[in-house]
Amino acid sequence: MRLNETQLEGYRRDGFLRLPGLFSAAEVAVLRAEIERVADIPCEEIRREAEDGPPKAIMHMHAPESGTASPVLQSMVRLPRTLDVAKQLLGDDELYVHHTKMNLKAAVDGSVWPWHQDYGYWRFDGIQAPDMTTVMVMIDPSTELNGCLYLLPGSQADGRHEPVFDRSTSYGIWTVPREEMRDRLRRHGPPVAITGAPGDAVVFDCNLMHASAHNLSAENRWQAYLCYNTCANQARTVDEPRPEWVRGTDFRPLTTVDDRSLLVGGGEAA
Ligand SMILES: O=C(O)CCC(=O)C(=O)O
Repeated sequence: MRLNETQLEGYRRDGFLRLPGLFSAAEVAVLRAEIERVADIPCEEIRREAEDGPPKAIMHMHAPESGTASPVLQSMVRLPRTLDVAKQLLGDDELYVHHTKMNLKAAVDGSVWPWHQDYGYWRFDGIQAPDMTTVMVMIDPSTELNGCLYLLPGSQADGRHEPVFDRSTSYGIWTVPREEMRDRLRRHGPPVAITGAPGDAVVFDCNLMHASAHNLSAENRWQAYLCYNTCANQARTVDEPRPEWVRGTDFRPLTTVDDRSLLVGGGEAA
């Protein structure tokens, strides 16, 4: 899949690009079944809202050695629709996956993601340049009530800020200092609500400010995130690195698979 000049321009200006209907209903059903299959596996790659709470994020499904390993996710990160789009946006043919996550914002329980910028803390993983992008795919309908993603258009142009660690959530997250965030909201606002239907996608720059609210609805809001980095920009050695499931170190360039792979069960060689 090739993006046209208007789409590329939009991504450069806004820091994100919507890709409606990127995945079919049949493919979303396959992804949902995979998430349901791994969600009960006891392993460290599954992060919870609280110790006994529902899963918040299922990490690393694309990696064959993971406790959450899924042939379908191995394919999803290698499709022309995901990998080739990321290659085009990053202007590089050699990409690897920094991490993948299925963010399962559970009905009523699923909690807030405060304003942050992914490269704010990915820099701490030893990644030297913001040459990274994320493809997000909706598995459920995403609404303002169920905690859709909000993006702040143009905020990527300000570059990286130095994040602060926010312990106000059950899980802890590197966020934007409050006063700085107010300033950015005034300058770049208003934020855009990324609502949509299952299969809709958005691709966004790693310096783009984003956040999402609590799920106040009766329905789950599941979304898949595929985070790509260029191999040339691979994470350097750091003291006390985060685990492999969040700071991928398989720096081999990804090769594309057939665009229909998800429907035949996936797998790297599909
Ligand atoms: O899934 C969400 O609502 C937000 C996730 C997010 O911001 C992140 O994983 O960095």
